[in-house]
Amino acid sequence: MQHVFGHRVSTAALYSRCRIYGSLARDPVCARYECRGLATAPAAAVKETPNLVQTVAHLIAKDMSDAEQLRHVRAVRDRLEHDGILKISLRFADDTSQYLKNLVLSLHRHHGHGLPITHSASQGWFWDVKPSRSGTTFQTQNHQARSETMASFPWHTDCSYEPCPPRFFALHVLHPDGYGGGTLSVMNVKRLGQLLSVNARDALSRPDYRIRIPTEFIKQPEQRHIVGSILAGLHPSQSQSPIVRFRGELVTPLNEAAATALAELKRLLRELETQPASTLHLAATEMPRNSIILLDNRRWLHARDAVKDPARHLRRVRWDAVPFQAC
Ligand SMILES: O=C(O)CCC(=O)C(=O)O
Ligand SMILES: [Fe+2]
Repeated sequence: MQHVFGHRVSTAALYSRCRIYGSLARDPVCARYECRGLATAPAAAVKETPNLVQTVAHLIAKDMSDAEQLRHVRAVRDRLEHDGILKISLRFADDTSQYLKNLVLSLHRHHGHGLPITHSASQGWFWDVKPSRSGTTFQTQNHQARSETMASFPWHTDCSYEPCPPRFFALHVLHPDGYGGGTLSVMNVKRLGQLLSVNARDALSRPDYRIRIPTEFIKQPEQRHIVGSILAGLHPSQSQSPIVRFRGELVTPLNEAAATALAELKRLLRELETQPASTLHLAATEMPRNSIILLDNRRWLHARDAVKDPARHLRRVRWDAVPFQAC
């Protein structure tokens, strides 16, 4: 089957659209990009195809200065607004994530994105997603965060337990998993929203869920959870995507309708994770060293399978924290 996909180019960047063939199972070997380097068609000439396979736009940053080039920054903003997902390949090593820092600053200066949330006084904007060795210190006081383990992460929204979860986050690959583990999967929640029954959508939109704050992120000892909804209306873009926050193990429904709706949501997640129209599996080959994935945290859920390589290392930044509600 022939799929048409868009290509764009800016002076600062080689900008292509990549198609990812999703696997039927979460098998990283079966997922691969088909990327083309150069723009060949003006955006207007690009035909939209039925959303059989989810796509990811791909931007190249040729050097550090791109993070401050207006066209480059605008291209990032546009893709985040439109698709809520973008891959950037750095054509240079950047072990201190200076490019990402400058990019987020430029999104703030030129496009009104809120600045990053600080993870802790010592960590500042960046957080190292890296298995911590026993005996080493954790990035928060005393408690090991899930991102500091080699364990798998089921589907989740980052900071789902915050009254103001960040709109965006990015992961910069410094050392991919060399042993085939640590595959990051991403799920566009648009289809999820369409498949939910009216009753479930209604229940998930009510503040009938207790969301526990993980121990390592408790800021005030007396506040160990928040109460809120899982859905918050539709995203303001044309995507018609629901705004979602979810991390299964933290959520307790507070009544029967909320429980039934949550069970339906979980069942749909299991269904959709095998469907390439909703879910992509970004194995280490798709996300090599010096690549960055940026995501709209409210329109995409993400998950990762178990890490096999103790040296796997991503750096994360989350920005533009806003109240969890439709804009
Ligand atoms: O390790 C990954 O690929 C994802 C990590 C993640 O989801 C997180 O730290 O919140
Ligand atoms: Fe996450």
